[in-house]
This record gives sequence, C-alpha cells and structure tokens, in this order.
Amino acid sequence: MGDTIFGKIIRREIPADIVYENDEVLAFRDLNPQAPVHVLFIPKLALATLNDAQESQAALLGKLLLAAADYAKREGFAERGYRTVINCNEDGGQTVFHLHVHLLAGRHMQWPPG
Ligand code: DGP
Repeated sequence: MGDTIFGKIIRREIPADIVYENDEVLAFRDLNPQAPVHVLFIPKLALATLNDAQESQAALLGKLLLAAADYAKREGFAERGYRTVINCNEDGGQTVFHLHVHLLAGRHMQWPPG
C-alpha cells in the first residue's frame, strides 16, 4: 500500500497527540473530533483497509480493540460507555487508507448512525 498521513505520524514526521503506544499499536487524538473523546488506534503495520487483513493478523486486530478498551478503562469512561468504529472504503466513509479503529466517548451516541 502507499504511504499515508498515519505512516508519517508513526515515523514522527508530522506531530500528533499520541496517547498510547506499544510495539504494534499507536493511538492518537483525531484531528477532527466527533465526540469529546475521539482517539484513533492504528497498527504500526500498514494495512490499507479491513479487507486487507489476513488470518495471520487476527491477533493484531484483537490488540487494537483491547488497546481501545484498556484506554477506556484507564481514562474512566469504560463503564459509562463508548463506541468503536472501523470505516471501510467509500460506503464506509473511510478517508485515510491505513486501517484504524475510532474510539468515541464522552457523549451519548445515536443508533443507527447516519
Ligand atoms: P476515516 O474517515 O475512518 O478514514 O477516519 C480518518 C480520521 O483521521 C478522520 O476522523 C480525521 C483523522 N485525521 C486525518 N488526518 C489526520 C491527521 O493528520 N492527524 C490526526 N490526528 N488525525 C487525522
């Protein structure tokens, strides 16, 4: 896949408000927040979309979700609740083609989404 703005954030070529990092996962605040808390969890491995994930990357996908849940617990809003979202391709509303999990919290979320 081609490089994206998230690749530049991983390599520290552009700034981001990083809130969590381990060997495989990076998390930083979304530039255009849709809720009082809006953090993106990305694999350091560059996968363009969820469609590109392989069976061998199942654990990595799980780690993104677990990192989001850990963050919610640590920040104290896990019990109140939050939403995780993965947008995929055009109909899903994906604009950055480096797989990411949105973590949204701090307000009541409507369902179904628009
Ligand atoms: P999506 O539409 O699911 O591909 O979400 C991409 C998100 O990435 C969108 O909510 C805005 C955010 N975003 C785009 N460029 C940047 C950036 O340079 N820095 C940060 N922190 N977020 C960005």
